[in-house]
Amino acid sequence: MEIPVRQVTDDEAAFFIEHGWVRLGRLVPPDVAAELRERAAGYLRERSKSRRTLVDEAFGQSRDIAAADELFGALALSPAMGQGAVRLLRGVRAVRVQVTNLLVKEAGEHGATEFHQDFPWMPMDRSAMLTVWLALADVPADMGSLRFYDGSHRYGLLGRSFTRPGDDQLTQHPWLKELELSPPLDLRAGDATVHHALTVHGAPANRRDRPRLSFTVTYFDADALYTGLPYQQTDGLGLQINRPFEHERFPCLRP
Ligand SMILES: O=C(O)CCC(=O)C(=O)O
Repeated sequence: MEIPVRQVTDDEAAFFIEHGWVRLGRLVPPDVAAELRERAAGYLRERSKSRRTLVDEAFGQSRDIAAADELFGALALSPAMGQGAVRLLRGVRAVRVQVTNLLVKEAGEHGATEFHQDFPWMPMDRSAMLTVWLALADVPADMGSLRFYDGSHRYGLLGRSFTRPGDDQLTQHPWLKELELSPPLDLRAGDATVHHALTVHGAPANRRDRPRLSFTVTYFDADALYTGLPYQQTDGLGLQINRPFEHERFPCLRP
């Protein structure tokens, strides 16, 4: 099964490298987004709502969706997605999939996504990592499309968020407000944003009356070595410290 994914342009790659995020309009055609959306709705109905972590208060998740569903699997493993990730992460030879996820932000049920970095949790020895966030239905800005602190990927590890109330990045690092905040983005189904794992990002609550639905896939440098840092996803997989993530859970995409 092949999913039509368009190539990342030179301008988009340059924008990402400078700003730490980029918008990719019409990454997949709207009819493909519609098919993905229909499948997503089913999986999200089945998701467990029992855990109430600080993340659960911001959005619901159905993790590893690409392993469960062939269409999401084909998208995450599509050569164009791999090529795009390699170009945006400048200097990497190939990427591996770290995780795929379906996200839902329900109006009324979920709050804002506090500003955070993704990388501080990760057991990789280098930070070349990004997430493609694909809108499965139209996501006008007031439904909770992501916002990014421009250039924040240049400031290294800023610490973990979602460990306790009040540990969002703006509270920990008020100087971040001196950086420009990306504009509110109105996304159409099939549009995506991409952010670096060091880019500080968040999203407002969903102010519309229908759920915000998106699919994410996170790619990282295929040459990254496992550090052994405790992490729920990797604990117990038998990964070797100081060796690459050679495991079926982290499929490798070479351009
Ligand atoms: O969708 C959201 O509100 C947050 C998603 C996010 O932080 C991520 O994909 O890294």
